Amino acid sequence: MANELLYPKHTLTRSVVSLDGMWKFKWDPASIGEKENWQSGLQHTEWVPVPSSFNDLFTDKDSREYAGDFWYEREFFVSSDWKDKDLDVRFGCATHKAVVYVNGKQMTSHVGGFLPFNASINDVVEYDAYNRIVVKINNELDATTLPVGKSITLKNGKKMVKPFFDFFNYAGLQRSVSLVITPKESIIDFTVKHELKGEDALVHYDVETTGEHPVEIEVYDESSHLVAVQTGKQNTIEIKQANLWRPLDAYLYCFRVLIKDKETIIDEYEEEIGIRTVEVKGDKFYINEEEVYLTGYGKHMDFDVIGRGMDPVVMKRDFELIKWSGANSFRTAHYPYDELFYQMADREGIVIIDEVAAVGFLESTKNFLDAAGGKVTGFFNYDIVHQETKKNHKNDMYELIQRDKNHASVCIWSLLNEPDTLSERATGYFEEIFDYAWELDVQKRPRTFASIGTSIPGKCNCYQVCDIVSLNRYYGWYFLNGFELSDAEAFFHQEMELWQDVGKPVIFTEYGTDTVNGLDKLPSVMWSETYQKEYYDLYHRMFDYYDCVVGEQVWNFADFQTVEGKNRMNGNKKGIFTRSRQPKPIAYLLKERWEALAGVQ
Ligand code: GCB
Repeated sequence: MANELLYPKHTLTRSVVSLDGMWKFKWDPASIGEKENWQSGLQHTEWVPVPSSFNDLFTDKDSREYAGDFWYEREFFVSSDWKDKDLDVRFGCATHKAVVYVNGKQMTSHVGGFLPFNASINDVVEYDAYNRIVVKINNELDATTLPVGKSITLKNGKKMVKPFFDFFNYAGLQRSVSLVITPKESIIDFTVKHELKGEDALVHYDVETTGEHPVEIEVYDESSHLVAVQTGKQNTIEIKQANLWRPLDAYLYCFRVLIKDKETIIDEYEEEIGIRTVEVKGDKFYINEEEVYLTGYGKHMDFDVIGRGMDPVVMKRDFELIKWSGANSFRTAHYPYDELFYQMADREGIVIIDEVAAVGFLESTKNFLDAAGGKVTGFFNYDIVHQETKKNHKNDMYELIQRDKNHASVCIWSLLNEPDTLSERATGYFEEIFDYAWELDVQKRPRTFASIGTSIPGKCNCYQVCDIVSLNRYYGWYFLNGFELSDAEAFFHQEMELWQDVGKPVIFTEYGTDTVNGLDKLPSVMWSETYQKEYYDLYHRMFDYYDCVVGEQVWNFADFQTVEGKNRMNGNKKGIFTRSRQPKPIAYLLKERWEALAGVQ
């Protein structure tokens, strides 16, 4: 079953055993682990929770800032009831590179820190016994990793990571790990594509299995009534008077996929599917042939102590705040999130701009400042970027689209964040990446990249490949700020006139001011809540003025952790909510605006 990316589910034919909990943990700063046979078992270990980032668990700085190899281990019981089954250990993610050993033997390795992968363990497993899983992970960054950064060695011999991005390089087993037990003949992939036909819908599907027995699909509505049945590995299901999935008005059908041998069920898998189409026409964005205006946030998976570890409690609170504020969307800046986010967004009718971890392609440890200063880095002038980096980038895109393709909530792919678009060699790279996304996605969702302030028509060599133009803009914050805010507005207009002529839809994927919660100043100064309001008022005037603007996503949903530095006061403070998820005053203004835009009385 290697490479199967279906979300692990317990069904009639499948079982899932959680391997979350406390794991043994050990640092390996000199990378001696393999030589000393750590793959067969770790000695003198810590005990850490999975899922979580390791960084904020400890009280010393060496642990938080650790860069290099580190190891996890736990045991799990395998029953002989599963002898005729396929057994896989599935990792929600391992940040950033991992090698997996079971009972001392290498089972798989994976590069890329935010997407799931499986280790097939059939060949080494011992039944009715405890088995040992050991994972070696590395969190270093270079020009070929996604995200991009570099690793340096300090004079005291300790390694340190320098991210070329503005979020803390949290690492570890940050998402759930599970033992997945499936039948030998099983469903390994399921893909849907929707077409609207008046009041009815056609769902074209494709099921991949490991055997030859026939496939059947049953579709149930939200009241559990069977509304359609179809057979065949590839076919079309007609759903009469379909309830469509709409932003803030979700409807999900349950698709039950079966492999059958006459009346015997060989394998069963279920997925909740929202029926909707997505399209760009001219400078507008449509869902189900209705024009849509996106409101919401650029987000992070980030919380106190757990770092980037998946926590359903924090996720739930985030969705409640998103709904409270009247927003209908968010971007998974700057990496794919845990799969539960997408399942939740499907249920809540929240549109997702799903982003690949292609961030840091500006080769700078402070790209947020360089963006304003117009720094041209020539990241795409390095040959290695067109080889190794591109290979990793395409691999991440493959895994992302494979994982998220059926989610109704996923309406746009974001293929990079703030890359250098000024060097000529960027164009070919972008074309290849954008073509690849088109090829991978049967639903042909619009593609975009979140562009930095210097990427404007006339200078940017890459926006042409986008279906939607996404702008990260900081007029009034990183430059022309404070008392110069009126000049910011004038320059902003100049740029927007150019985009208006391009004829593509424009979404603002970032804009915001660092704001200290509770700092109210009259008249305003930067970092105060008063200044934040003046800044947002300016941006709202802009959005309302230009017809091509089809969405606004503030930066950021909540304050979040970054590397320490003179430009960051215990992290990035551009949150509309604090890191502990309480509203700053600006949240009420956005709520009023977004509810009005959504037509809420
Ligand atoms: C950006 C980046 C984002 C930063 C943000 C900022 O342009 O895309 O990762 O956090 O600016 O606040 O500087």
